[in-house]
Amino acid sequence: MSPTYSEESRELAFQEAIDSDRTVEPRDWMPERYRSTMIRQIAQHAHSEIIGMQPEGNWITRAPSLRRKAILLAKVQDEAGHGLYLYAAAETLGVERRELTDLLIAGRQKYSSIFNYPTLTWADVGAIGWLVDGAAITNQLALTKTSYGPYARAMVRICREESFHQRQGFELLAELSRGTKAQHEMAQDAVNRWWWPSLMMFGPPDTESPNTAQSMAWKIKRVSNDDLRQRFVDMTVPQAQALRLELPDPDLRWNEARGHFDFGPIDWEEFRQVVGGHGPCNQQRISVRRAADEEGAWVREAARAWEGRQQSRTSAA
Ligand code: BYC
Repeated sequence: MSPTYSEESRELAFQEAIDSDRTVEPRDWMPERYRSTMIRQIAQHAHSEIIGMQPEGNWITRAPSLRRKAILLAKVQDEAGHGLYLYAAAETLGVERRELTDLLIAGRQKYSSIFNYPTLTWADVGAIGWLVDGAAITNQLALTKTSYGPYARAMVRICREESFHQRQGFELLAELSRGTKAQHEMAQDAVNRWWWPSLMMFGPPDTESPNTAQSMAWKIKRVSNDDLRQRFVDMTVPQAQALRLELPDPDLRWNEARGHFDFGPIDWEEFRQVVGGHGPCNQQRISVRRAADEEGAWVREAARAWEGRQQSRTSAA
């Protein structure tokens, strides 16, 4: 159905507000497509934080020292917190966390491709912190300026916490890289496996990204997928040199004319497979999430019963 005259003028006024950098707040009028795009992105982001607890969480019991265990516990707990801020931001758009969790478990909403890869060794915890959190911060720093107020504000806090996460990953890998030959090899192997999937986190190339043009016009996205990917590569290459680890790309070299590092072709077929549910760990991630939801049902029920009792006490008083 084409928009009515008043809808059209409202859309124009909305776009003008966006163009003059006003943030959109929950009670403001917004086009239905803006609302659904925002819900899609925030939900995907929230699910990524919660599913992202699994690959690292698997190493909590096997951390090599008490110090490392405490750091990893705190990091995984932070991810749970990020998921909660994000589900709360989505709720301001009129969608319940329960609904979003059901869509995730039913495979009808996405989460980041990166969390469908396994964590095979302890060095993977370092590679996730350094590369995956590094990629996440690059993307999320741009999102602190996104047009939807509650999402932008959640990003500010999340970015502060993510930068600790990135540094702990760097520090962990630095220690392994400077350690024994076997430790250095383990760090290198983890970087070899996480590098390309980290570049895929930024999404398909701009020319093949169906959502970028509209999301840029609404200032949901401030920087395109390819530009963010380039920013991440430029930031990470000198860090790899400092770590004395190689990035597994023979085409990676400084391009004086562009003022950026060139890098080799990304295997987009692998990305499509992983996003389409055929990555190494997709089934495991969803079945663990489903089991956690089922096993936690009694806690939610007890909380609701307690809340109901408190309410009836208050109204009786
Ligand atoms: N994985 O038109 P496009 C973290 C989908 S977690 C899966 O470019 P858009 C952390 C995309 O959804 C960090 N799917 O889309 C946690 C779209 O599908 P639909 C998570 C992907 O939305 C624990 C289709 O492909 N960060 O920090 O304009 C431990 C076409 O793409 C991916 C966020 O979620 C992908 N990588 O741009 C450590 C950031 N890429 O829905 C760390 C927020 C694309 O049309 N999200 N797709 O069927 C965004 O910034 C944007 O949504 C994206 C994609 C840049 C990811």
